[in-house]
Amino acid sequence: MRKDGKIYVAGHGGLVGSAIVRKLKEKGYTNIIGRRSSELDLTRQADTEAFFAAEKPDYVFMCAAKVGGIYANSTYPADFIIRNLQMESNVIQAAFQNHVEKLMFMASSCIYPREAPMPLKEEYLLTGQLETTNRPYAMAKLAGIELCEAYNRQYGTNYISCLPGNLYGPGDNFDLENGHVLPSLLRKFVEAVEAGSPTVTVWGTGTAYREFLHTDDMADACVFLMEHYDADKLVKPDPYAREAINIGCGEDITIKELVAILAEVTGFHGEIVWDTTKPDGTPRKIADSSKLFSMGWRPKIALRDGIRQTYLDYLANRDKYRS
Ligand code: GFB
Repeated sequence: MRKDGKIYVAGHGGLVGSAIVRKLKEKGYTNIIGRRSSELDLTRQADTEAFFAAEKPDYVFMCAAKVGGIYANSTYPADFIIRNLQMESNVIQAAFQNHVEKLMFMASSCIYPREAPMPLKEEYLLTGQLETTNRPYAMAKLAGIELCEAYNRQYGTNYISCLPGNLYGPGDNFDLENGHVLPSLLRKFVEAVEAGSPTVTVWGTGTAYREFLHTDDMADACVFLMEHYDADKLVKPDPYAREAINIGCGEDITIKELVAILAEVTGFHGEIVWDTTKPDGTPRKIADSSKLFSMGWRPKIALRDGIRQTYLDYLANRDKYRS
């Protein structure tokens, strides 16, 4: 990517997009643009096309998405599939019509088949049944990957996709019901300590494993891939080879282990109550990130340090996050 090329970060205000903007600025990229959802509704094709025609970005990070934790995915399945399908097809098509040089599409490790062998290799995509709690979201993200690869095959474009693990970091959604496990539980623990509550209720059995990745590491990997990884390198020998690439840290922990870290970081010494009426979701989904690691990239933020940093950020900014 040229340092002065125009870079559109779709979803620049969200957890993922804001981390990418921070990383791009840190690396000296000078021409970054974004639009709030109140200014540009990417589910509307005509508006998306008008924006691209006016701005003509050179590069696109497609981070705009309808996302949420296990409860939100199970409760709003129609919203998760339709909004993600609309946004990704509008952005990818508009990018093509306006000759965007390179695009990165953000998917997620939660779109692998539920029973796939571990660690998850990119070629396992679409080889089995999906986890039911987030199947609509997964179907939309799989369609996004396929869209990128189809454009690459038919038109020789350079659209790459990535599959990060469970992301966390500053600016997350700390909603107690709709958020992902790490931010939701972090808030539960903070509030329990402040209220002097003797218990914290955690969903499920605690036996599910998750691979947590700090958004600053994810953003570092995304910019690295935009700088060093091209779709055509892989599609030339086998036009149907998956070019989507995992972004993980290579280590996962159980929800029980996560709870122990959160209790320690927040100073909670009470009892954990496990609400086993709530789902565990996918039992495990650790990614094989060897493709990315073999290019020379490595994560830098240890989980405990990342959680401590996110905790301090939450304490400093929680009024803003709640509004
Ligand atoms: O992050 P999370 O909601 O989603 O984590 P997934 C769910 C796991 O954490 C389950 C346990 O094993 C839950 O039983 N858990 C325990 C909790 N307490 C809580 C809590 O208070 N809140 C939440 N949310 N979970 C998502 C997908 O799956 O992964 C999305 O649904 C997305 O589509 C994301 O891709 C990365 O990891 O199960």
